[in-house]
Amino acid sequence: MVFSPRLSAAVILASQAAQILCSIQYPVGFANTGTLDALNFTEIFAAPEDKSNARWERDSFHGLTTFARASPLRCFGADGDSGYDVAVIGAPFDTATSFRPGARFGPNGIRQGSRRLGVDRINVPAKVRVSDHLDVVDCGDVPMVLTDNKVALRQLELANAALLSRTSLRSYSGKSIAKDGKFHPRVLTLGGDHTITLPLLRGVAGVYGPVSVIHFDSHLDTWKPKPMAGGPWLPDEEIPVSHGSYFWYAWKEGLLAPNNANIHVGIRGAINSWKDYEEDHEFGWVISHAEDVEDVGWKGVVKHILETVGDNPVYITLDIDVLDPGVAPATGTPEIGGITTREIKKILQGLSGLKIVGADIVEVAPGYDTQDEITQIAAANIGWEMLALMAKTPLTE
Ligand SMILES: [Mn+2]
Repeated sequence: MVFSPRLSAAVILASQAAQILCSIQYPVGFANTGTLDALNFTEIFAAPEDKSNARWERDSFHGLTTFARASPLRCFGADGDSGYDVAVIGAPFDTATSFRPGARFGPNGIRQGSRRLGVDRINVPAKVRVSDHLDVVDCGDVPMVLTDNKVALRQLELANAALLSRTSLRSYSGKSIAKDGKFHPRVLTLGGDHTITLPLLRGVAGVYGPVSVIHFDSHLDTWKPKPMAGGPWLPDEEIPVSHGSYFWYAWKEGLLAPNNANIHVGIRGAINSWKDYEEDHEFGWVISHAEDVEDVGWKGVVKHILETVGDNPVYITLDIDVLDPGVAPATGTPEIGGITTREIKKILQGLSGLKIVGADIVEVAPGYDTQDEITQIAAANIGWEMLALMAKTPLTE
């Protein structure tokens, strides 16, 4: 470094300024008053109506980042006895993807994208404030091992089942649609690659029986395990579930509502054979293509969905690649010609009245996002719409 006279003069000036600043007595200075022990920090930092940590997360740009500023809860630990109506969990898993990985960072990416949302803020077009109807907590992420997919998916299955087995904080007049007649919490899961939907569906089917699935995606995901094997496989070796075959397992296990009461929305991915479409129908589905939004409009798409699922309990799973990569580039298998954020909001809001027993948002891979986090913001807003649907309709018969 060249130490010029001008620079050394500047350094002297700066150090003089620092000395002056140090000698200034700042107006408050609790630490110097000797009264630190006497201060009631609960009164200073917590809102009068809420002695929890609400004040710490009141503004969108600071605090512990939970989904839409839901209260953080150690659902499997110290807070295991606390009640809630919706548990948000993260499923940081991406080792069953066929193309670009990275969705293990999805849960925290979606939380980051949700910082300007709030479970206690009003969703204007949906005309609902979630917290008026539901106590939503963020349980953090389920630990999923990185070395064995089978074990990881079983971990998620157990955690989800544990949350669903609880009784929800609120109960309702009328009969619950759950098989045991009780009211259970609902789970909103932040993925993770799409494979996570299989253990999650096992959970809701256990509580409610087979469910109608509304599947937003550009891909069918009903492929038999073999075509998804990813190359030659050893003789007699089991082909594990992947993010393209989990719905085949769900159908085989009887988790899906019968009579083709399940619908894919936004489909546009290339296929290897028309047989894929025939088998998809055989496995319990009907299809709404991405271009339907152009051809029949969001109202036509909503009508198709409502006609398909009827009065069944509904599980919503949304692969972020249902959106156009122009508005949501951060995903593993992007497909052009997708749905816009405005359209997905209209479609979701059109589902008001359905009994949503659970939901997930998957395949958000923040590593491919733009610097302004557009995919994460889109995913978070979709999760917020899902909560609004849950808030509007209790799970009563
Ligand atoms: Mn997909």
